[in-house]
Amino acid sequence: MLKLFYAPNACSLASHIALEEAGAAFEAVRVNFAETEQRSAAYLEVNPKGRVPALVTDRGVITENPAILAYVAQSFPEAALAPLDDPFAFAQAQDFNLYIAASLHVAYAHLFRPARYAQGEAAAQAMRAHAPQAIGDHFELIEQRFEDGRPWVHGDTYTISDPYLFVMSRWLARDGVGNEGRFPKVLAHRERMIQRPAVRKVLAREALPAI
Ligand SMILES: N[C@@H](CCC(=O)N[C@@H](CS)C(=O)NCC(=O)O)C(=O)O
Repeated sequence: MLKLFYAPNACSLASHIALEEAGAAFEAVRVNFAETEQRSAAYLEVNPKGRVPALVTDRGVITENPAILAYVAQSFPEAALAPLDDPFAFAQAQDFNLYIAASLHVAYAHLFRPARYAQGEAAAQAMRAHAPQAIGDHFELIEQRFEDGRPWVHGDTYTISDPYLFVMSRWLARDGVGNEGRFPKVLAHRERMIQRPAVRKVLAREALPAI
């Protein structure tokens, strides 16, 4: 059976929701960040990067949200979580997911985990000070996608990009990020997400509030 290693409200929430939406049989295993379990010897055997998510499959471990999301969509085609028969549309989904992983998530990490990037309090303060601007610039672009009235990231159809955006838009409410009210269409997407039964189920499993 698939096994997903996650931490509550971490970026692993995207992969967690995708597995639930796919109707996959999987075990969800919590990694306790408060006890730095992500750097324990046992967890480093699963994922030497010391990060979540990690998905254990019968062929080995997959890490990185965009890779896990694509794997889930391809492994459970009946759930129609990605346009699998359309190379261009699939690339667009990857485009969005990789943008989140490589740019928006990293902008958040400058705020939440500055020590990853530079040593010392002055460097940390400088990163924290600039992060809200960088996060906001990314969300400006995402907000524009929804100007045509689409309900989901790629249009009328829900895909693996939607839970990934949901994680990022939940983090808008975290301390130090700034004015989430600047992005009403992104917040409307977040509201649509919490109406979905799979999302509610995963939030309950991770013991998280709706927002
Ligand atoms: N590029 C990776 C990022 C994974 C990542 O940074 N995960 C964070 C949680 S959001 C983590 O495990 N942090 C633990 C730590 O930094 O010690 C992905 O998209 O999966």
